[in-house]
Amino acid sequence: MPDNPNDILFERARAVIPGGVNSPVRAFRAVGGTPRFVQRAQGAYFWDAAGQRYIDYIGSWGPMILGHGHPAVVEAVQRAVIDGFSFGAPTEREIELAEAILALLPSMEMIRLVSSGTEAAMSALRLARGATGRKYIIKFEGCYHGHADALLVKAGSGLATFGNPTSAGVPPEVVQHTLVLEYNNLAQLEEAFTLHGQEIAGLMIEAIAGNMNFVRASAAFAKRCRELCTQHGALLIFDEVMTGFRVGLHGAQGVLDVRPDLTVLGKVIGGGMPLAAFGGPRAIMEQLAPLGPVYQAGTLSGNPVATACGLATLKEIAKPGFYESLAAKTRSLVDGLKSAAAAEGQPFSADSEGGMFGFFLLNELPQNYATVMTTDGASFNRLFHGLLDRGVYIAPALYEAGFVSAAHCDDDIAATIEAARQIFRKS
Ligand code: HOZ
Repeated sequence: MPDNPNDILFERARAVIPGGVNSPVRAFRAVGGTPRFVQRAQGAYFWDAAGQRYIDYIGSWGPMILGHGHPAVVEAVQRAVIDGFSFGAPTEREIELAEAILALLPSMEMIRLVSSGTEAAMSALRLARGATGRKYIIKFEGCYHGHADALLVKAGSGLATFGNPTSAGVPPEVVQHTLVLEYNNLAQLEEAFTLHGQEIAGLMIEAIAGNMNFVRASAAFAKRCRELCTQHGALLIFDEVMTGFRVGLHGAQGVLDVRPDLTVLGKVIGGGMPLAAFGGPRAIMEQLAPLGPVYQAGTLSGNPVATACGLATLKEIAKPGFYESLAAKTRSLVDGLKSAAAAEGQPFSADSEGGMFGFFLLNELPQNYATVMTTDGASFNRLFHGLLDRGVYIAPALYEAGFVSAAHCDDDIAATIEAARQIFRKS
């Protein structure tokens, strides 16, 4: 009989929930051991069922950019809850959130709110096909766009962890129009458009990929994606579920200075509540029901509590200097880890943008999924568990990006670097 509360909860969970978790990567299958069951969180920390505190570099996989329990957000949510949880009818707050997002992402003229990143990506894909009257879609190996059937083709997140290039339950016919190309491979990109240009409805990309750890599309690659889509009448779709309002106030499209046709958002726009969105030019968005023939709907879409949480979060992050300070903090973490690794002779490379970062136990930053996959899993697992034992919580899989919040302080960063140094020294 286990006596650690996390073990006890995991055993109970496994009896009633497949794998004991409601999203696969949380199960620690890649790294081994027992998932930490979170009891509460505040600022940059959460506490597990055993009362152990962790510096949290996941932040709910990105949304908690202000840290946990930011007072202004908590207050906004509390006020919204009193007025009602869900109406299934429109509210003024949905308009406010739509206006706030559109003001910051000029590539979009209209936006539709949904409940999850998966739903947003799936809907954007349908819209691209409906608006162009074409079937083919391009995606890149290592980019993950949620678990819609047509996009579960060699996806690089939880699926990669389990070694399944595609999911059971997805008939081959459903993915036969999804072309999967290598990230940052210009020759393959050119070839795909040469072969199928007239049939491609859209190209979906994480322009800074957060589901094969942290890999940037090169400026030349992103630019060529834009040019080829324009030239062939396909829609360029930026999946900014992770990067939107995370790498900067204007997302990856701002960082790369590339204007997509459609943008998929999630995570930060809900501030930790189930809220996501997709948007683009008016002429395309008006193809959606009830105006156009592309169907899309949702009972909880634009939920009043989620929109209150998202709006309060956006208000904070739009304050002057927010991203400068977040980016500097994230850079100091990445630089400190690099120095610690160099001092201990540990192969290491790392990168960051805004409040998102990634590191690899490799000498050079990878440019694609195949190179990410050359990371030695056992070394990553040693680092993961070493950090966990020292109260630092990073993603339990080497394919995931990390996230710093405004609540992380210099001491948290210094403690994290010191913990990593100790582990590198031992290795
Ligand atoms: N899709 C996330 C990994 N990139 C995992 C989400 C979760 O487990 O909450």
